[in-house]
Amino acid sequence: MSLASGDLDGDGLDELVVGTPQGGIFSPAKIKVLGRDGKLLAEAATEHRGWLHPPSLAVGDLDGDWKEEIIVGLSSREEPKEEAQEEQCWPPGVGQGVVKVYKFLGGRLVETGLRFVPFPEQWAWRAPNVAVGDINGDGRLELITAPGPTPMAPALVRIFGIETQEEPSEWEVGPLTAEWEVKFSPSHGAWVGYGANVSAADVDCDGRDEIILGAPPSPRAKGEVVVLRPEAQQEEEQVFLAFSQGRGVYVAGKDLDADGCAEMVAGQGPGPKGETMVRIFRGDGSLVREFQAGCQPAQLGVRVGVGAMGD
Ligand SMILES: [Ca+2]
Ligand SMILES: [Ca+2]
Ligand SMILES: [Ca+2]
Ligand SMILES: [Ca+2]
Repeated sequence: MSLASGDLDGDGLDELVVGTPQGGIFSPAKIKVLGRDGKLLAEAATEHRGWLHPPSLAVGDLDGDWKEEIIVGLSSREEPKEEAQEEQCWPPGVGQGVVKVYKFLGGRLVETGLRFVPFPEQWAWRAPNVAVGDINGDGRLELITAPGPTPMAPALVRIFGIETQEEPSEWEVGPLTAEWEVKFSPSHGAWVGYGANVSAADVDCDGRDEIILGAPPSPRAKGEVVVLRPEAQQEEEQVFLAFSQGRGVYVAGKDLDADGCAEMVAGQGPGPKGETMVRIFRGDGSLVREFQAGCQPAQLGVRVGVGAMGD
């Protein structure tokens, strides 16, 4: 299950967005919107199939109407172009990772026109991880994406503009504005793979969001977090170890103490011991606090999200 929260209807309180893996092998995954009392407000079936990995979610106001949209990373049924298939043996019946945007309109989840494959030339058939942030400080959100946990996918981050001038049904992805390939250091072996977890927040209080990357759920990953500063004059990349054990780090960022600077929230990825540690870091990588999420071991790790659900 994946989670995100945001004010989808503009009433000042966050709704909860849940992405569920499919109910059975042949039924597609669903996106659900829940009120803060837990009541189901809307749901939509997606084309996503891949029952071990839920669709990935991000929430942000893309068109400036004070209502937040839902950005979803899905594994589709769309096959890659033949050139890409020839080079790398593509699993049969599996489609490419796509990104879509939904609006919560009149109590329903409505697809906008925005749907694209962010990594057409990579071997990336699982749901891409998605985030939104104002990377260049122009007041508009950019879409940030990295491949999902496909074994051969690199930790490649791409930033796209989003064209929202037309009606939502005409929205489309803008140009690729920047990309980086990050090298997570392997704990053993030379290849980490499995893409990267991604978030964005302004961790150094300069009015522009940084990109926060968590190590992917690879058996070879260390528990690293990488902060990218696309607009920085110097020191573009900062790396710190969120957890001593590897197996990936889920990341989120939000200003939790209202000092104008976002903190980073790191949840431990899936591990054999079912660790459920959550750690909160300042922008310089210093630890603010840590706690165990729940009392049950969680084989699939702790996906983290932050929001304002009201009282
Ligand atoms: Ca709301
Ligand atoms: Ca909006
Ligand atoms: Ca921007
Ligand atoms: Ca910043």
